Amino acid sequence: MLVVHAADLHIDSPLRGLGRIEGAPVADIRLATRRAFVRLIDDCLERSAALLILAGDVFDGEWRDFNTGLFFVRQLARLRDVGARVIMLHGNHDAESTLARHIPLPDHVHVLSAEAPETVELESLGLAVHGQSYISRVVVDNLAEGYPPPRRGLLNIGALHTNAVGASEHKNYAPCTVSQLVRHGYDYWALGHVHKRGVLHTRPWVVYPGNLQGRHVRETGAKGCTAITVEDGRITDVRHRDMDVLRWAELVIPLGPQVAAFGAAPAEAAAVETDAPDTLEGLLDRVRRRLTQVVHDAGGRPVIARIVVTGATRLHARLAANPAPIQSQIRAVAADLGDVWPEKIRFSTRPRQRGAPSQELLALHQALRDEFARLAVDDRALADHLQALAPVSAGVAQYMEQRPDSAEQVRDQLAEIESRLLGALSLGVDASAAAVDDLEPRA
Ligand SMILES: [Mn+2]
Repeated sequence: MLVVHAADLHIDSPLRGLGRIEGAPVADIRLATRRAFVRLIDDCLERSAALLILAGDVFDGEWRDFNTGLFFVRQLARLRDVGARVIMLHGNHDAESTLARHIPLPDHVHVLSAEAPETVELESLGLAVHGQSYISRVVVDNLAEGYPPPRRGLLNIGALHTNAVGASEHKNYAPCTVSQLVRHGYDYWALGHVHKRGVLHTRPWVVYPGNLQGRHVRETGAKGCTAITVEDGRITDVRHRDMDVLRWAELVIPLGPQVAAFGAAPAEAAAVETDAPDTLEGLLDRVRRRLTQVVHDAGGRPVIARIVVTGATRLHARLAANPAPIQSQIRAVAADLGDVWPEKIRFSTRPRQRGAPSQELLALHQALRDEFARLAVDDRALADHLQALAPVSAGVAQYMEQRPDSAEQVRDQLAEIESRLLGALSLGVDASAAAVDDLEPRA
């Protein structure tokens, strides 16, 4: 017997960052969340799933029109033909939508109550499914504490929309801990809310299937559902299955000698040459190799990729002064590879010094990076710090004007500030060298 667990479908969620993608099949891409759901239902039919559990965030908040709901009902109706049941609950995004909470659903579909935790016994399948919907967008109680005890003689599954891992990129709704869930006595916890797939515990199982379809460049890699095989009342196999119709990827491509990660001692930061030459040809070659790999990994799905070029490179001056022609060349590399579309191409490079980098500069660089990393968690402190640094570089003053409104913006701005400060600090050492040294690809 097969039970399928999915969550965070976010059907008709607007996929972000598509406007910039020249020539991409945007109309197809916009339907990706729907097409992934059709694929999920196809898969349930092909494999004769007995039960589909949807652990919240089926929808993405208030609908633009009723078509979103009609689409969902029509797809669920297909499962009736094979006698499959559906048990679902409302997550925080569903609770936002009045329409989503009141849509009439077919008889074989059960929505778990929002008033109190509820148990659905499916005697013929030997299953008891426990769970509770969100009554409103914000649920800060530990819902799992109120879940009923396991039913004897049945396989017990708990469906729960929760932040069980303290994930900072997701709101801390219905918080609980893995050890609490493990102690509860169920055989499988079908979780939703965290969009990254993960098996948090085995026997008993505590599983996030992740979202069904990535929706932006922070939701990279394979996405889908989790298939649970049950034999003689016991779980014998649990595995993720890819249902996405489109992949997102972020490729960070370092050029030149690599500076060690945050917090490393300056000595460790001493340059390590990367395997590609620090030239435009080297950059394009590396982009081609990385894109080829993600296209291969995507198994025929279109890929939308963000490309971030980093490192201390001889190309810095050129990339900073006139990025457009090189962005076009990178787009041409992608176009040559087929169904892969650069969403954004960003150059976060620094100037490269001739010869060995001075220990003093590296130490200063490291100190700045550590300081910025520390301050990036506190917007107010960051602003204060930038104020103090203003005399160092006119560029910094400009950034103080722009109040960042997302973690991504803060990171982008920090990368640029860092680049400008280092540029200013290394003037006289580097600038003239960078301007003439090895900028042109060989013919
Ligand atoms: Mn969600």
